[in-house]
Amino acid sequence: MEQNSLTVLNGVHFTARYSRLGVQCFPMMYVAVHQELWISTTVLGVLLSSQGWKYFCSSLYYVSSTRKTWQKSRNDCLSRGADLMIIDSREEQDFLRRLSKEMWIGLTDGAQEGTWRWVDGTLLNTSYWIPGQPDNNDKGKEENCAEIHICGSWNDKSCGLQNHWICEKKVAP
Ligand SMILES: [Ca+2]
Ligand SMILES: [Ca+2]
Ligand SMILES: [Ca+2]
Repeated sequence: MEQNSLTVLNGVHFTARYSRLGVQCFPMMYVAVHQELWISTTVLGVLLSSQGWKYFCSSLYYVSSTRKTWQKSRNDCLSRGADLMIIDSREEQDFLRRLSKEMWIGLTDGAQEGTWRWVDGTLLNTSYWIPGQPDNNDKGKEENCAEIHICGSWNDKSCGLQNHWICEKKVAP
């Protein structure tokens, strides 16, 4: 049993314990509410989805219903104990694509043009750009923030534009 701390519901702190069942994306998870009441993954799923969170492959995701700039979107994620989504597997990219929504992700080349980094500071390795992107060109202005386009691949966009966003909180290592 591994343990991980999880604060996802407003004001309610969870401690999650889970063990892997062998199938990579379906860790068994039980959750203690205030260390006392234990609930199953199914109940947790209902609770989480009522708060706008989705569970996939050891992470929780929050899809916004409003639009904000990239930085304000990131601030919203941080206030939820999460951060903008980092795509680190083909499975996660496929999950993101299936949401079919234009959203900010946690990828920027704001610090150095052309050097794309995730919000945890790691360099972009595997990417899923739309052919011809990133083009760093919004009618002559720079584009330093990445979004998932409705087509399912990525585009660089001007960070000050309003967009939906997706937060990720890892609940398993
Ligand atoms: Ca991730
Ligand atoms: Ca750029
Ligand atoms: Ca672009």
